[in-house]
Amino acid sequence: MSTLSYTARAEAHPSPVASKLLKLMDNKKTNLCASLDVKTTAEMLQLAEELGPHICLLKTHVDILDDFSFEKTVVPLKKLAEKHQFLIFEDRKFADIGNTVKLQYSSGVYKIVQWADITNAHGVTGPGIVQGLKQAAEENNGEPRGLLMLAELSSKGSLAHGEYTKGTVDIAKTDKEFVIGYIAQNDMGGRDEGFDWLIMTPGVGLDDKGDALGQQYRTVNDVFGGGSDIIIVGRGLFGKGRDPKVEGQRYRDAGWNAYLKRTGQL
Ligand code: 5BU
Repeated sequence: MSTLSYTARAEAHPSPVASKLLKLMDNKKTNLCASLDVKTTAEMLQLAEELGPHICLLKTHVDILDDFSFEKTVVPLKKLAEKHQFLIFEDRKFADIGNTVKLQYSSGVYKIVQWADITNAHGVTGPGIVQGLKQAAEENNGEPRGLLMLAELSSKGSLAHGEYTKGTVDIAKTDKEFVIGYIAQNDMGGRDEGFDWLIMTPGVGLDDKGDALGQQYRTVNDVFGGGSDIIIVGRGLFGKGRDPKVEGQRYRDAGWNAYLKRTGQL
């Protein structure tokens, strides 16, 4: 796992998106990504406003929204991202051949490439998925985009481990600039080969152990101990009547302390 500061990593990183993210993490003192799985744009924007000061990244599943529209969802969300200085990650989990994912990323109702700084993909279909998504990113408006490969999952019984995870890492190695890291539960190495991948970890909760549908939660210290750089928290922040402002501060502090300890700054 990396023991360098986020700023030091930002300065050397080949990806402009990763570099921007790492820089703003150090500036804002947060490695918290809020995962907002809600059904209406109003709820999403409200949570984005409340959590905005505490987060470096906001993760969406736009296909959950009942009322998605570019004008009413994306435009105000981008404004909040500017106001509070966070990036946007659409957790699309692409999983098809290169030509299809290129179209899914750029077209349809959501046009993800136009507004999401970061998205992610499964390795199951092979390296063409990286090439297809990268082409869509390059043909967009010139704003930098980054891809995370899904190396490991938090859910019970996940098939993404061992040889599958290794194969996904091999796919990630095919593109040093566009692939910025992983969704994973552990460090994926690569530093000896010149990669500085960001490890973003979902399945983080300080109060619950899991849910009734296979989610498994680990603590902030656990995931940082395993090599995580960014913690992804959803219901821990706003589920079960929790106050997002209070929980945002709490997870942010926990994540930041874990980072300071790891980098020898505490
Ligand atoms: P939660 O409310 O903190 O359980 O939400 C976790 C989010 O992270 C949710 O949007 C999932 O789709 C996402 N997720 C996950 O939980 N585990 C994984 O391994 C991956 C994504 Br990949």
